[in-house]
Amino acid sequence: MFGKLLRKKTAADLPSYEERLAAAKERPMPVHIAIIMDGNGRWAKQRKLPRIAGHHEGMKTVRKTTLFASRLGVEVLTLYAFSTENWKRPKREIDFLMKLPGEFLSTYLPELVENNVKVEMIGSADLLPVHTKEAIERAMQETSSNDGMVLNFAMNYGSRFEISEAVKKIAVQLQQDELALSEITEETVSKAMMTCHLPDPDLLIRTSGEVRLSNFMLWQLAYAELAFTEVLWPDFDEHTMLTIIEDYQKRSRRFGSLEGNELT
Ligand code: V0D
Repeated sequence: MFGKLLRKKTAADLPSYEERLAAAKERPMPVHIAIIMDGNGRWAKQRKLPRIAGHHEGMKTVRKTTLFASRLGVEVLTLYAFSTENWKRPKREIDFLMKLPGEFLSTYLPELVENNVKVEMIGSADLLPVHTKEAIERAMQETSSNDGMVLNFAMNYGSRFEISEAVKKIAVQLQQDELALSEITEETVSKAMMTCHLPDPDLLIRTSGEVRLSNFMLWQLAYAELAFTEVLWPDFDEHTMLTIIEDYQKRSRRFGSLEGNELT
Protein backbone atom coordinates (compact mmCIF):
# COMPACT_ATOMS: atom_id res chain seq x y z
CA MET A 1 0.00 0.00 0.00
CA PHE A 2 2.83 2.43 0.81
CA GLY A 3 4.90 1.25 -2.14
CA LYS A 4 3.68 4.16 -4.18
CA LEU A 5 4.66 6.65 -1.49
CA LEU A 6 8.07 5.24 -0.65
CA ARG A 7 9.41 4.27 -4.03
CA LYS A 8 11.36 6.95 -5.83
CA LYS A 9 9.98 7.77 -9.29
CA THR A 10 12.20 6.30 -11.96
CA ALA A 11 12.27 6.83 -15.72
CA ALA A 12 10.28 3.61 -16.09
CA ASP A 13 7.37 5.15 -14.12
CA LEU A 14 7.08 8.16 -16.42
CA PRO A 15 4.64 7.83 -19.29
CA SER A 16 6.31 7.38 -22.67
CA TYR A 17 5.77 9.82 -25.52
CA GLU A 18 3.29 7.36 -27.11
CA GLU A 19 1.29 7.09 -23.86
CA ARG A 20 1.21 10.87 -23.45
CA LEU A 21 0.10 11.28 -27.06
CA ALA A 22 -2.71 8.75 -26.61
CA ALA A 23 -3.86 10.50 -23.41
CA ALA A 24 -3.79 13.95 -25.08
CA LYS A 25 -5.91 12.63 -27.96
CA GLU A 26 -8.62 11.66 -25.44
CA ARG A 27 -8.88 15.26 -24.20
CA PRO A 28 -10.22 18.38 -25.92
CA MET A 29 -7.80 19.50 -28.63
CA PRO A 30 -7.38 23.15 -29.52
CA VAL A 31 -9.50 23.58 -32.67
CA HIS A 32 -7.35 26.40 -34.01
CA ILE A 33 -3.63 26.78 -33.25
CA ALA A 34 -1.73 29.92 -34.33
CA ILE A 35 2.08 30.00 -34.33
CA ILE A 36 4.67 32.78 -34.44
CA MET A 37 7.62 30.90 -35.93
CA ASP A 38 10.54 32.77 -34.38
CA GLY A 39 14.24 31.92 -33.99
CA ASN A 40 15.32 30.84 -37.48
CA GLY A 41 18.07 33.49 -37.64
CA ARG A 42 19.34 32.59 -34.18
CA TRP A 43 19.35 28.87 -35.05
CA ALA A 44 21.55 29.64 -38.07
CA LYS A 45 23.86 31.95 -36.11
CA GLN A 46 24.47 29.25 -33.49
CA ARG A 47 25.71 27.03 -36.32
CA LYS A 48 27.69 29.80 -38.06
CA LEU A 49 25.35 29.48 -41.03
CA PRO A 50 23.74 32.35 -43.00
CA ARG A 51 20.27 33.44 -41.81
CA ILE A 52 18.70 32.02 -44.95
CA ALA A 53 19.82 28.53 -43.90
CA GLY A 54 17.68 29.01 -40.77
CA HIS A 55 14.68 30.06 -42.84
CA HIS A 56 15.12 27.01 -45.06
CA GLU A 57 15.29 24.69 -42.04
CA GLY A 58 12.23 26.50 -40.64
CA MET A 59 10.35 25.55 -43.80
CA LYS A 60 10.95 21.86 -43.03
CA THR A 61 9.50 22.46 -39.56
CA VAL A 62 6.39 23.92 -41.23
CA ARG A 63 5.93 20.58 -43.01
CA LYS A 64 6.45 18.45 -39.87
CA THR A 65 4.19 20.65 -37.75
CA THR A 66 1.45 20.61 -40.39
CA LEU A 67 1.43 16.80 -40.58
CA PHE A 68 1.53 16.46 -36.79
CA ALA A 69 -1.28 18.98 -36.19
CA SER A 70 -3.39 17.29 -38.87
CA ARG A 71 -2.88 13.87 -37.23
CA LEU A 72 -3.93 15.34 -33.86
CA GLY A 73 -7.22 16.46 -35.36
CA VAL A 74 -6.49 20.21 -35.20
CA GLU A 75 -8.90 21.94 -37.61
CA VAL A 76 -6.98 25.14 -38.35
CA LEU A 77 -3.24 25.87 -38.18
CA THR A 78 -2.32 29.52 -38.79
CA LEU A 79 1.38 30.22 -39.33
CA TYR A 80 2.88 33.72 -39.27
CA ALA A 81 5.15 33.40 -42.32
CA PHE A 82 5.77 37.06 -43.21
CA SER A 83 4.77 40.20 -41.32
CA THR A 84 4.25 43.69 -42.74
CA GLU A 85 7.33 44.67 -40.64
CA ASN A 86 9.50 42.03 -42.39
CA TRP A 87 9.86 44.33 -45.44
CA LYS A 88 12.52 46.23 -43.41
CA ARG A 89 14.90 43.26 -43.75
CA PRO A 90 17.79 43.23 -46.28
CA LYS A 91 16.54 42.82 -49.86
CA ARG A 92 18.51 39.61 -50.42
CA GLU A 93 16.90 37.99 -47.36
CA ILE A 94 13.42 39.04 -48.56
CA ASP A 95 14.14 37.66 -52.04
CA PHE A 96 15.10 34.32 -50.47
CA LEU A 97 12.04 34.24 -48.22
CA MET A 98 9.74 34.92 -51.17
CA LYS A 99 11.05 31.79 -52.92
CA LEU A 100 10.09 29.57 -49.96
CA PRO A 101 6.37 29.21 -50.78
CA GLY A 102 7.29 27.97 -54.29
CA GLU A 103 9.87 25.52 -52.96
CA PHE A 104 7.60 24.37 -50.13
CA LEU A 105 4.78 23.64 -52.53
CA SER A 106 6.85 21.97 -55.25
CA THR A 107 8.26 19.66 -52.56
CA TYR A 108 5.26 19.07 -50.29
CA LEU A 109 2.04 19.82 -52.18
CA PRO A 110 1.37 16.14 -53.09
CA GLU A 111 1.78 15.22 -49.43
CA LEU A 112 -0.60 18.00 -48.35
CA VAL A 113 -3.19 16.70 -50.82
CA GLU A 114 -2.72 13.10 -49.57
CA ASN A 115 -3.39 14.36 -46.05
CA ASN A 116 -6.50 16.31 -47.09
CA VAL A 117 -4.94 19.63 -46.01
CA LYS A 118 -6.48 22.84 -47.40
CA VAL A 119 -4.09 25.75 -47.96
CA GLU A 120 -5.40 29.26 -47.33
CA MET A 121 -3.88 32.70 -46.81
CA ILE A 122 -4.53 35.87 -44.82
CA GLY A 123 -2.74 39.17 -45.41
CA SER A 124 -2.46 41.28 -48.53
CA ALA A 125 -1.10 39.52 -51.56
CA ASP A 126 -0.63 42.74 -53.60
CA LEU A 127 2.95 43.52 -52.51
CA LEU A 128 4.19 39.94 -52.91
CA PRO A 129 6.30 39.09 -56.00
CA VAL A 130 4.26 37.55 -58.84
CA HIS A 131 6.05 34.16 -58.55
CA THR A 132 5.18 33.99 -54.82
CA LYS A 133 1.53 34.90 -55.45
CA GLU A 134 1.32 32.29 -58.21
CA ALA A 135 2.75 29.55 -55.99
CA ILE A 136 0.25 30.27 -53.21
CA GLU A 137 -2.62 30.66 -55.70
CA ARG A 138 -1.84 27.24 -57.20
CA ALA A 139 -1.63 25.62 -53.75
CA MET A 140 -5.00 27.10 -52.77
CA GLN A 141 -6.56 25.92 -56.04
CA GLU A 142 -5.16 22.39 -55.88
CA THR A 143 -6.29 21.94 -52.29
CA SER A 144 -9.60 23.83 -52.54
CA SER A 145 -11.74 20.68 -52.47
CA ASN A 146 -9.91 19.24 -49.42
CA ASP A 147 -11.98 19.28 -46.23
CA GLY A 148 -9.33 18.32 -43.67
CA MET A 149 -7.14 20.72 -41.69
CA VAL A 150 -6.87 24.30 -42.94
CA LEU A 151 -3.23 25.38 -43.24
CA ASN A 152 -3.57 29.15 -43.12
CA PHE A 153 -0.46 31.19 -43.97
CA ALA A 154 -0.33 34.76 -42.69
CA MET A 155 1.65 36.48 -45.45
CA ASN A 156 2.33 40.21 -45.51
CA TYR A 157 -0.04 40.28 -42.56
CA GLY A 158 -0.37 42.89 -39.81
CA SER A 159 -3.18 42.88 -37.27
CA ARG A 160 -3.68 46.65 -36.93
CA PHE A 161 -3.85 46.94 -40.72
CA GLU A 162 -6.43 44.14 -40.78
CA ILE A 163 -8.51 45.93 -38.11
CA SER A 164 -8.26 49.28 -39.96
CA GLU A 165 -9.45 47.62 -43.16
CA ALA A 166 -12.36 46.00 -41.29
CA VAL A 167 -13.35 49.40 -39.87
CA LYS A 168 -13.27 50.87 -43.40
CA LYS A 169 -15.41 48.03 -44.74
CA ILE A 170 -18.00 48.58 -42.01
CA ALA A 171 -17.94 52.38 -42.55
CA VAL A 172 -18.74 51.86 -46.25
CA GLN A 173 -21.61 49.48 -45.42
CA LEU A 174 -22.96 52.07 -42.99
CA GLN A 175 -22.61 54.91 -45.50
CA GLN A 176 -24.45 52.86 -48.14
CA ASP A 177 -27.22 51.97 -45.66
CA GLU A 178 -26.38 48.26 -45.85
CA LEU A 179 -25.81 48.25 -42.09
CA ALA A 180 -27.37 50.16 -39.17
CA LEU A 181 -25.25 51.61 -36.34
CA SER A 182 -26.94 49.20 -33.90
CA GLU A 183 -25.76 46.30 -36.06
CA ILE A 184 -22.07 47.03 -35.38
CA THR A 185 -21.34 44.30 -32.84
CA GLU A 186 -18.41 42.03 -32.00
CA GLU A 187 -19.92 39.57 -34.45
CA THR A 188 -20.10 42.00 -37.39
CA VAL A 189 -16.53 43.16 -36.66
CA SER A 190 -15.36 39.50 -36.65
CA LYS A 191 -17.15 39.01 -39.96
CA ALA A 192 -15.27 41.96 -41.46
CA MET A 193 -11.84 40.45 -40.64
CA MET A 194 -9.69 38.34 -42.99
CA THR A 195 -10.42 35.36 -40.71
CA CYS A 196 -14.23 35.78 -41.06
CA HIS A 197 -14.71 32.10 -41.99
CA LEU A 198 -12.42 30.67 -39.28
CA PRO A 199 -12.92 30.12 -35.54
CA ASP A 200 -10.72 32.25 -33.24
CA PRO A 201 -7.44 30.54 -32.21
CA ASP A 202 -7.67 28.58 -28.94
CA LEU A 203 -3.91 28.46 -28.56
CA LEU A 204 -1.10 30.79 -29.62
CA ILE A 205 2.44 29.43 -29.65
CA ARG A 206 5.52 31.65 -30.01
CA THR A 207 8.93 30.02 -30.25
CA SER A 208 12.39 31.37 -29.42
CA GLY A 209 11.69 33.01 -26.05
CA GLU A 210 10.18 36.34 -27.16
CA VAL A 211 7.06 37.14 -25.13
CA ARG A 212 5.17 39.51 -27.43
CA LEU A 213 2.27 39.36 -29.91
CA SER A 214 4.07 41.52 -32.51
CA ASN A 215 0.88 42.72 -34.23
CA PHE A 216 -0.41 39.16 -34.81
CA MET A 217 -4.18 38.42 -34.69
CA LEU A 218 -4.84 40.92 -31.86
CA TRP A 219 -8.64 40.76 -32.25
CA GLN A 220 -8.82 36.99 -32.71
CA LEU A 221 -6.53 36.12 -29.77
CA ALA A 222 -8.77 37.81 -27.14
CA TYR A 223 -9.50 34.52 -25.29
CA ALA A 224 -6.62 32.31 -26.49
CA GLU A 225 -4.26 30.44 -24.19
CA LEU A 226 -0.73 31.78 -24.80
CA ALA A 227 2.27 29.44 -24.88
CA PHE A 228 5.85 30.66 -25.12
CA THR A 229 8.77 28.30 -25.55
CA GLU A 230 12.53 28.89 -25.64
CA VAL A 231 12.82 26.30 -28.43
CA LEU A 232 13.93 27.87 -31.73
CA TRP A 233 11.51 27.27 -34.64
CA PRO A 234 13.83 24.92 -36.63
CA ASP A 235 14.18 22.78 -33.45
CA PHE A 236 10.40 22.73 -32.76
CA ASP A 237 9.08 19.17 -32.97
CA GLU A 238 6.21 16.92 -31.90
CA HIS A 239 7.68 16.59 -28.37
CA THR A 240 7.64 20.36 -27.84
CA MET A 241 4.18 20.57 -29.39
CA LEU A 242 2.81 17.72 -27.23
CA THR A 243 4.14 19.35 -24.03
CA ILE A 244 2.42 22.62 -25.02
CA ILE A 245 -0.85 20.83 -25.81
CA GLU A 246 -0.75 18.96 -22.47
CA ASP A 247 -0.31 22.31 -20.72
CA TYR A 248 -3.19 23.79 -22.76
CA GLN A 249 -5.43 20.85 -21.79
CA LYS A 250 -4.62 21.30 -18.08
CA ARG A 251 -5.30 25.03 -18.26
CA SER A 252 -8.47 24.98 -20.38
CA ARG A 253 -9.98 22.23 -18.19
CA ARG A 254 -9.93 24.62 -15.23
CA PHE A 255 -12.04 27.11 -17.18
CA GLY A 256 -14.04 24.45 -19.01
CA SER A 257 -17.35 25.16 -17.32
CA LEU A 258 -17.02 28.91 -17.76
CA GLU A 259 -17.22 28.80 -21.58
CA GLY A 260 -13.82 30.43 -22.03
CA ASN A 261 -14.85 33.66 -20.37
CA GLU A 262 -13.34 33.30 -16.93
CA LEU A 263 -14.42 36.82 -15.89
CA THR A 264 -18.20 36.29 -16.11
C1 V0D B 1 10.60 31.51 -43.19
C2 V0D B 1 9.74 29.93 -40.75
C3 V0D B 1 6.68 28.10 -45.66
C4 V0D B 1 9.41 31.38 -40.91
C5 V0D B 1 9.17 29.04 -41.81
C6 V0D B 1 7.51 34.22 -47.62
C7 V0D B 1 10.18 32.19 -41.93
C8 V0D B 1 9.86 29.17 -43.14
C9 V0D B 1 6.07 29.14 -46.35
C10 V0D B 1 4.90 29.06 -47.21
C11 V0D B 1 8.67 30.80 -44.63
C12 V0D B 1 4.05 30.14 -47.37
C13 V0D B 1 2.91 30.04 -48.16
C14 V0D B 1 2.63 28.85 -48.79
C15 V0D B 1 3.46 27.77 -48.64
C16 V0D B 1 4.58 27.87 -47.86
C17 V0D B 1 6.81 30.28 -46.01
C18 V0D B 1 7.51 32.47 -45.89
C19 V0D B 1 8.50 32.13 -45.02
C20 V0D B 1 7.35 33.90 -46.24
F1 V0D B 1 1.51 28.75 -49.54
N1 V0D B 1 7.70 28.56 -44.95
N2 V0D B 1 7.81 29.88 -45.16
N3 V0D B 1 6.65 31.56 -46.38
N4 V0D B 1 9.69 30.48 -43.72
